[in-house]
Amino acid sequence: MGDSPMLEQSLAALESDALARIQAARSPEELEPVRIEVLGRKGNLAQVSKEMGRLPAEERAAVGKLLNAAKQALEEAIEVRKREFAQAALQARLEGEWLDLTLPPPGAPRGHLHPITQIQREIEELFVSLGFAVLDGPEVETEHHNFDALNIPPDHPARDLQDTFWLKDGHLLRTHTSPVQVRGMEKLGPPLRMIAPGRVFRNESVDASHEHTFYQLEGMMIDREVSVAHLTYFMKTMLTAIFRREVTVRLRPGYFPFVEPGFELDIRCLICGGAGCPVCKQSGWVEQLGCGLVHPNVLRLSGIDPEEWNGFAFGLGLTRLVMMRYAIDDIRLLQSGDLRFSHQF
Ligand code: FA5
Repeated sequence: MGDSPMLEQSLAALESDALARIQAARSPEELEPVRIEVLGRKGNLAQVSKEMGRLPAEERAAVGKLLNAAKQALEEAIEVRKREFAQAALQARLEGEWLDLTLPPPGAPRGHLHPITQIQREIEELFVSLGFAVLDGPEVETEHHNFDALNIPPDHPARDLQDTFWLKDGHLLRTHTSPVQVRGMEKLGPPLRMIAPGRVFRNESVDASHEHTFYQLEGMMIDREVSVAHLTYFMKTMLTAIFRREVTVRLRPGYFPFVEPGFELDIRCLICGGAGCPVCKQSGWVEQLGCGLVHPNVLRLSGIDPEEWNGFAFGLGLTRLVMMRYAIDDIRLLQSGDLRFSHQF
């Protein structure tokens, strides 16, 4: 008997060892050296084939058959392993690219309300809860509504070209929200509780505290026997809500042709509590708004009998209020359109 049984045995061992190593390879890079070592031109099988040449011819055929079978089995195992690697790579790629088409789209980033709109809506909500209507009026006004009906005399400096934007047809850009008082009285009559927020225009040189275009909020209450005590109550309630804490108010005499008596209303400085600081210019008080009891002429001019009715009115600068609430030191920032600014609110 020749070498053939030994050769057959080592062939079988070689095959099962190679199969185990093919299975154990975890990547194409680990698999390739195994393939070369087993199936390569100078590999294990080539070695066996060489040794087979020394066998007697009658044994050679049987071993040759086994050798071919082993070669085929191993080649196949390598192919299978390669396909497994390719499949796994594809799977990993698909998982990385996975997209759930049923999810809602991410959408555009959401904006938010401008701080002036925010404060305006807060005040509106408060006054609506106190029984006031929110009225709107035109920005292009008549001289009658903006001045005459408000008891502003024809020679008043506010009517100057330097202060008012006049249109060629005799209309003007309203210089305050007070004309909406007039429209409210004309349209609704007494008793009346209304506020009117809106944009106003003045022919002013712009600086850190003055804009040519800014926002005001007007308020008016007409009833029987309205007093300064009513006015003070509503102003205190409003300012406490705006500044979100108890405020102390005081009235100083102030002149507006459409009110009598007229007042400037101050609040005790919220920064220093009244001790004196740069914000209140060491006075302990900060000016907030103009107000007063509606002048009898104004009532009369809108067809309301001042013997029967009276009322209070106030007007405040919404833009300035925003500046105070957020300690903004330049009014020009508010309408700059600069998103770095407005994103902060
Ligand atoms: C008036 O406009 C009156 N109509 C207010 C009023 C109504 C008084 C009802 C009495 C009764 P005045 O001109 O003071 O008043 O303006 C009111 C507020 O607007 C000021 O307190 C200030 O906060 C704001 N304001 C005035 N001018 C400017 C400006 N150029 N830029 C920004 N805010 C301004």
